[in-house]
Amino acid sequence: MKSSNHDDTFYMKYAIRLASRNIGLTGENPSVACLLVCDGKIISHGITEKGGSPHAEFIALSKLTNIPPKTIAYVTLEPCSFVGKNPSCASLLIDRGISKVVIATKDPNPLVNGVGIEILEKKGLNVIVGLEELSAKENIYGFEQKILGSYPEVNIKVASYQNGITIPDQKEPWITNSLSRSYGHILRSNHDVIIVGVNTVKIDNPNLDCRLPGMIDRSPIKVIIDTNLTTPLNCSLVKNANKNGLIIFTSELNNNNNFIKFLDRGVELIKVDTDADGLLNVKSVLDTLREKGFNRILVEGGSTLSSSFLSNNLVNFIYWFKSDNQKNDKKPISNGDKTINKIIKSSKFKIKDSISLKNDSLKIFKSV
Ligand code: AOF
Ligand code: ZN
Repeated sequence: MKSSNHDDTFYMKYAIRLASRNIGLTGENPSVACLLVCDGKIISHGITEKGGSPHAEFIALSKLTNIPPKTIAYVTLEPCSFVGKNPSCASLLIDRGISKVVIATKDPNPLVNGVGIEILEKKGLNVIVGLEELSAKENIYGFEQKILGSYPEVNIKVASYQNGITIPDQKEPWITNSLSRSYGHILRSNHDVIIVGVNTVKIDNPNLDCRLPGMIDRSPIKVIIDTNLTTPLNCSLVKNANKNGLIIFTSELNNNNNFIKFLDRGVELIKVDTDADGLLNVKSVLDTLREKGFNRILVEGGSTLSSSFLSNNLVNFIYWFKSDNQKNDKKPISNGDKTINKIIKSSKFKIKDSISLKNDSLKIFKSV
């Protein structure tokens, strides 16, 4: 890496924080940020927009009629080198007279991967690559896995009592406190898709939106895993399917009388195979979601479904919200909860972060 200075690091860290804002919003595209800096002043910025267009560099450059000489561009991802749905950002930076480009990480997309850097260097720009690379890569984790042919990023949210039980006591609607639940809504906002099992739909009738003030449009696409297609037609998710989008994965399409009724209500039904235990094959589910371009998937229960993703080694991060409440300790722990507790504590995961949320705690585990 060519030498960078203290200011470069400062601006890049800021750009990475900006890029993290639009994670979960940019469709097939990664969320990228671009800062334009001249004489120690940020003169413009851009973040990849909703649905992935326009790109960050385009937005930052378009805000300025004149770009002063010596303007530096800080980008969290290598500028793209080809014309796709969007113009080539490498060419845009050159055309607008940018003299120095600081890049956090190369684009893992084989269509770009180093070509953007080459184009800039060939035109004589001063290019620095690899500044704050590890944090920048966290922002594009799911995109990178998907584009390199693996599954999208799969993260699990678990909310439990101290003893690891994830089913709320009948007298209480919630296990965790309101702060934990708000954090849970942030997770919804920064994922493309949220998945639940059909039993969760039957018991909770959730709507799975991001209900933080002003953030309803950050809600993810909803998915139900429903082996036998028994999702109630009058549940919230089906009722709002036309408006919010709903995909049901099932093995049961042939002899089901409700088939047409689901389609009439705007539900997308997708048939997948089952595994040896008769449960839907979650790898096939992820294959389909990857083909649809999704980068980040949040699994929000129940425990049988979460343990299915965990047992198949498909999970990247676990967000484990734990209340300080000891309730429910006389109830036997379900098999799903047993598996979740066992795998989280196994050598397959290591703790990445621990956050205190009043009397609850959040532990974030990363697969190793
Ligand atoms: C950038 N800046 O803000 C983003 C980039 O079909 P297109 O034209 O939208 O190109 C998609 C590719 O662009 C995507 O796969 C990824 O490699 C890159 N994303 N590049 O220069 C951006 N989001
Ligand atoms: Zn671009």
